[in-house]
Amino acid sequence: MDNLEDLKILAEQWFHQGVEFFQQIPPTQLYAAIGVLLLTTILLVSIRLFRRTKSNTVLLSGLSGSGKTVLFYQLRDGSTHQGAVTSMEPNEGTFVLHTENIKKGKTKPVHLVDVPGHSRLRSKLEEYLPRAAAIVFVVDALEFLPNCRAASEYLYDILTNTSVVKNKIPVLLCCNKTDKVTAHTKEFIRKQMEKEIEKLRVSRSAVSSADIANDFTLGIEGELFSFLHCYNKVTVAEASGLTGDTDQVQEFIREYVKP
Ligand SMILES: Nc1nc2c(ncn2[C@@H]2O[C@H](COP(=O)(O)OP(=O)(O)OP(=O)(O)O)[C@@H](O)[C@H]2O)c(=O)[nH]1
Ligand SMILES: [Mg+2]
Repeated sequence: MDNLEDLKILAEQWFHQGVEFFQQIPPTQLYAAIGVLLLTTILLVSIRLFRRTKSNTVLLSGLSGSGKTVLFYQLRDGSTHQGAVTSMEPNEGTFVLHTENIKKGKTKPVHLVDVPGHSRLRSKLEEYLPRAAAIVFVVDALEFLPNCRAASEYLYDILTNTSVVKNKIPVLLCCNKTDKVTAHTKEFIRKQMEKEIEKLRVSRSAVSSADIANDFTLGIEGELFSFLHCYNKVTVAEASGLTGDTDQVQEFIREYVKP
């Protein structure tokens, strides 16, 4: 009983001391201290919120047959259980990349979306672009030349899209199917596509296209087009979805969706 009484007295003493201490501080200083405390709390909370809302969406785009779906399954499962069928719906999933899964490290899942390349389904891409953290543009390095123009047109539309430019979404030009010896090199593909985009730039600035509103013009006036002139970072890589040679693609994804 006595102990309890003592404790009560001690607590009361401390309380009074505390009150006296605060009464000694001039009110302006007290308000300033409370203000600083509140501001730091708000700042810390908003940093946390901002971090949480950072997108983990990576888009796989490119012409039909370039190998997006095979790449999607390779990144997810390490196998290619679907192929040779044209996708009619976007394929999406949130997962830790297959090779990372093997290592059992703590990693942040990636939301990967494989958007069909068929021209009638391409409008789907625009729905995903505003929340994309990065875009992997897949090109068939085997059948490259016959598709060069169409692929360049598609890439041009992506690179001039409002969300892509405003959010400076990084793009990886992924030269796929390099498991075959006849596949073109990434340097060749990059140069050919730059040339093709240069042509498009000239023709499109003459007549503005009616079906897709390109809000931005690409490149630097009076200079030949180069991916280095883009508002966003464009890098080139080689891959083979079929054989699982996807290291460069994974590196790119993990540069923008931190583990
Ligand atoms: N040699 C080789 N063939 C591949 C590779 N990746 C995909 N293919 C083949 O290319 C064809 C098309 O692959 P998909 O993944 O279905 O192509 P996609 O880009 O999803 O096409 P859409 O769904 O129509 O947009 C299939 O026959 C695949 O077997 C690769 O890395 N190497
Ligand atoms: Mg597909």
